[in-house]
Amino acid sequence: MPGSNCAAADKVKPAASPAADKPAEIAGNISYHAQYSPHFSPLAFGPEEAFYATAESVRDHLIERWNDTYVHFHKTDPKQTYYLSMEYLQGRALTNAVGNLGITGAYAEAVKKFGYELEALVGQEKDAALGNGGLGRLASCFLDSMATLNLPAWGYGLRYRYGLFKQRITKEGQEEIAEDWLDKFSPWEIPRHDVVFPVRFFGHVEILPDGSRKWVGGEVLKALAYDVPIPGYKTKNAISLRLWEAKATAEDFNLFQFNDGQYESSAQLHARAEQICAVLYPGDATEEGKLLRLKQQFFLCSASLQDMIARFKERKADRVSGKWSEFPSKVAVQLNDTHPTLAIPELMRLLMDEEGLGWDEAWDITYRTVSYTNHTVLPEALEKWSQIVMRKLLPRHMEIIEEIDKRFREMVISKHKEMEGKIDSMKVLDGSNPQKPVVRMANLCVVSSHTVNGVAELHSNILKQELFADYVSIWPNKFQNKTNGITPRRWLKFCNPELSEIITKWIKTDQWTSDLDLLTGLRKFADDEKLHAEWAAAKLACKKRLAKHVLDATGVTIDPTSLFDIQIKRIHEYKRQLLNILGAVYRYKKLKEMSAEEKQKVTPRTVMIGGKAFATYTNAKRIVKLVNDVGAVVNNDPEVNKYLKVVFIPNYNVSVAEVLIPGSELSQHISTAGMEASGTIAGLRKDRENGLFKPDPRFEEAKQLIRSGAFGSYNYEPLLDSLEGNSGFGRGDYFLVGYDFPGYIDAQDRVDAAYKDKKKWIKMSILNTAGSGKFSSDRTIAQYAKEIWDIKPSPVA
Ligand code: T68
Repeated sequence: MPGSNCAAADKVKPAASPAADKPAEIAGNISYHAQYSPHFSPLAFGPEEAFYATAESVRDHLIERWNDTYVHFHKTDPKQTYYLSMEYLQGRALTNAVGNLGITGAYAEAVKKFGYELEALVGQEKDAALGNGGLGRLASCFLDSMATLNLPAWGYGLRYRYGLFKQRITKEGQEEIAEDWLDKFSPWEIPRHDVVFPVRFFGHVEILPDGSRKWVGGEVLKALAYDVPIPGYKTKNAISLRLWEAKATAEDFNLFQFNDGQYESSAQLHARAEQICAVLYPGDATEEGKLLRLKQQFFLCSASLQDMIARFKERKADRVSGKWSEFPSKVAVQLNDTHPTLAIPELMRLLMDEEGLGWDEAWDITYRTVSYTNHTVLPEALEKWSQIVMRKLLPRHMEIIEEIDKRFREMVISKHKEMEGKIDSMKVLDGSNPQKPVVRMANLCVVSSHTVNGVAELHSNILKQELFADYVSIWPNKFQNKTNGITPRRWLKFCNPELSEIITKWIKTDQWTSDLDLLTGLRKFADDEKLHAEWAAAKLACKKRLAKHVLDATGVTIDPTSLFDIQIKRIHEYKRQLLNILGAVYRYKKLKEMSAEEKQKVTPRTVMIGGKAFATYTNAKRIVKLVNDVGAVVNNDPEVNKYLKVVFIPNYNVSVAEVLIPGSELSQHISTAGMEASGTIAGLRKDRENGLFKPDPRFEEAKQLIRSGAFGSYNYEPLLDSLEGNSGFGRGDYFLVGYDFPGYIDAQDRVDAAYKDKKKWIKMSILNTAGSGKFSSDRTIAQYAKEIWDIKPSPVA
């Protein structure tokens, strides 16, 4: 192999099978992949080629475990959970894979033989960004925990051709660019040409002579499976994330039309198939957009359920002819939000129309199989689908939903007479607007699931006391809480090796990586000066890494000894990046008014805000622009820029988060109360409407400075307007930025004071870490397994 590093590569003898722990043999296997799984010219072995060959070598280990796990589950036939999610925010996989497999050191050594550092190759990988934000990242953390806990559990999702868009910051603000994560290929996915299911759209319902119903006609696409092996940490188990791709068949290709020069119409179904998995979240402002989104949801549900049923049958020969009552003791389906709700009518349809079961038996099985997670009480996020669109796209499912609705109403009247007055808000179908009758997906989920859960204690209480309160009187035991968590492997051990080593050293075990409660062991050292010194050094190292990222990504130099204040999440008015940036504007103004002497006492701070705005969400995009404009002025103002920098971090994604989070000292979670997972605020809004709200002068000052043109001539009036007036959604300060502004500024003053007392600050940091054990997704998933799914660990021997 001539070209860069070719001499080194040529010296390594190719080896077809990987040996996990011997760097020389690993190098041989990498070399083998470079030559025999060729995707590139043999003339070069640059960092990119080296990344792909290394990833394919790691994949060999994954495939071994993944095959063993499949065979093991097949033989032992445990109850298995299927997590249905329209989103998975996986990020990069290489560091995580070698880390979970325990072969990081060996691979780092191996790639050195080709003249590479493993970290440099890791940077070649594109993020798999098949999700928007918290909900998608949660699904990915859950997969890691399921595998680590040896649970028989799988994820199902869609293989979007383009993930979440790439964000570029220009003078105009945010620009979206299609994220082509499959541009070359993904080394982590295995196309499964043996796993293909038909998925129908449109058509009509036929009544057969025996009275049964059948959905026929319309268009039929194929769902082809791509499996992404998910390795557990320190276990032989590797589970699967099965992503579906839509395909049309050769029969759908009209050769006659093509030969006649009608190229576009000859491949119409192929084009429509391609649309289904083209993008993660198609804009749904148009009717076409809405229809496409519904198609995506059904595509995921139908393919996944057919697959589950096929596996249920595959595992025991006698299931071919039935034993359906066993299904709920072998299969659990978790709906990640309402996006996969169509799994409910689809399971009913498959059981009744394809397997010949009656309504009651099919309903009993469906109810005992499905459970639903709610992620938000925000009214606009509670999905409602047009009954007209639903009937057109999925005529048989609309019939089934109507029947579910009818039976639910009858049940309430016959068994819960006292709730009769509440039926209108509880029922599944809402025809109150005859022009636009809708299906309420959350209601369908609650009525059809054996368990409904919220994702934080407070949030789950709101569900029980407000959003779903009426259902609680019918089903008092249906509602649960499962507090979210994150995987400590990716989010501590792998992304923050400095801190991880210190933790292991002080608590004298590295077992915290799979038992995060062990972090409480840090508590007794919270005042130890030696630990303080090490803790501070680790943080500084992470902050320097982050400062380098900021310089590379934005050209702005930031001071690693300043307080790193970070807000990273999707840009949304309810998440209130606007409160943050107005706070920074106010801070800037005060700095400008200070004497040189006064400034000496200020705690230098670097405010970093990162996140993507949905492409059609104008006010969110204005916020991105404002943060950038404020940064451009503040960072170039020699009078203040030693004390304040404001940086917009472009293209926030999982791999950027892996640099930001370890370097963060103050993490801002300032969503309007009641909209993320906290208390209620209806009373405050009433005050505004009645003109009883008096804005704090500091709030007025901050807005005035923006209006004065201090940050450029862009028209921020619509954005500032949204914070004023007295009523209306998006106006009248619906998200209560003005109400919280004074309290927010005061809290930031307390932060400045606390940061000055280094000893106290580090102690707080140690104690926070020591108390974070509960927020491991291992704990979350263990609770789902026990309290909702009733599944048990099944480790490969
Ligand atoms: C988030 N929701 C919640 N939704 O906002 C957050 N995608 O409070 C919670 O911690 C997190 O879920 C995990 O439970 C989302 O991230 C979405 O991304 C979304 C919403 C609608 C459609 C698609």
